[in-house]
Amino acid sequence: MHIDLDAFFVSVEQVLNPELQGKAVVVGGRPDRRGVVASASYEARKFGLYASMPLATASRLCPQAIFIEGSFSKYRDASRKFMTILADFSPYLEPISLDEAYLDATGFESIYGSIHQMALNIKQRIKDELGFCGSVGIAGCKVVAKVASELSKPDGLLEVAPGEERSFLAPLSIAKLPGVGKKTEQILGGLGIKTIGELSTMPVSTLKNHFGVFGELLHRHARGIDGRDVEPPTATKSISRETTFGKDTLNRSLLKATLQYLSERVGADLRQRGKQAKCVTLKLRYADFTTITRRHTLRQSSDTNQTIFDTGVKLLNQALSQEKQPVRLIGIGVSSLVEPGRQLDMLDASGERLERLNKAIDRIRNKYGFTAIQTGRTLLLKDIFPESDEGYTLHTPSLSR
Ligand code: TTP
Ligand code: MG
Repeated sequence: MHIDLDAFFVSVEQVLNPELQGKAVVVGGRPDRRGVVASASYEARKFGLYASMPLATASRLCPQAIFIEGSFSKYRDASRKFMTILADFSPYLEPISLDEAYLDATGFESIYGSIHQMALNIKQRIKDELGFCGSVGIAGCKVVAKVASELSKPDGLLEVAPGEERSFLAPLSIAKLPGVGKKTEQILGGLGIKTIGELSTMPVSTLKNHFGVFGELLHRHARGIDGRDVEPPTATKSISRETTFGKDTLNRSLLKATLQYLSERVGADLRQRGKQAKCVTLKLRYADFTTITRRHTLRQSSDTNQTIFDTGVKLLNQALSQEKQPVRLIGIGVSSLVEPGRQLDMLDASGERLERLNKAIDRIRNKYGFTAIQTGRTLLLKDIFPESDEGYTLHTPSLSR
């Protein structure tokens, strides 16, 4: 099953303020501000509004729409309730985003009569406890279930019978296939491919030529084949990020800027998981491929970007004073993860300020993307890796379980 809430941010606002129900509502901000639509009610979508459309355009297309700033904490709370409902139905639950999850329902017919009935029960509980609708797709694999839930919206339920996966997908536009963005759509369009059915008959070698490994994935998914399991999150033991430079470097500013960026990524992951770390580890690979790690145990567990970065810089300075070779790769990681407890340092005002600062940065980034707000130091990276969407070509995420 793939379950996705309908017009999630808007629905939460409509439950809190019933006057908004049945109206064209947009969450994202006021139309006189720069910014984009985050979520549009289905009434607003009739006017052509969709997520990521500039607010000014949205207000031109639908002047009567009600524009709301929105607040992330409300959506996070609703998301928690949503996931708790789903977890009551099956422990094989994989949350994908705030309002979206896969649930492996294999074998649950015996409990609910049918998977269809199980989905109806889930939808009913979402309605009773959250006050709005979710849509459900049921299929033998993830990609088909996701396309089905999307197609069934709003308040939908769509089941694709075993063996029907490929014929179900065939007439749909390639844009409906998860992972196919504007760019892929354009390239496929250039090859004369408009539907998923047409894509499924392309030779895999052609797709590989154009898209590499992603081409093979497209080929399988277009045929309704997807071997991915539903993977419930497991306890994370460590979190790290690293990057290889295009050219080996000894430039301290570049090394520090990169370390800052990677530390912010690691910190965000750590806070997202609600954990603090006791250990910070720096990894360096030199031009001759010698790889070293240097570890520091913190006096007090922490989850702030600043602690991770400051510790990383100390370790970096020590390492650079011992080894004069240019650096090929730099990485930073945290381990010995603990639940945040009430700690003495927390009574210290500067510690508390840092915590608030990190939370505020997370809120902005969760809403507008990671590069919406940057530390001065990492601005340097923009000039060095200008072409990538995230601002930089960096980060290979790695979570050790
Ligand atoms: P979606 O599930 O993609 O969108 P939705 O729930 O608003 O509408 P529907 O599923 O019925 O098509 O995303 C869930 C929430 O994530 C959405 O309510 C707001 C947020 N979001 C953004 O902030 N920016 C975006 O570009 C998108 C797509 C979503
Ligand atoms: Mg949704």
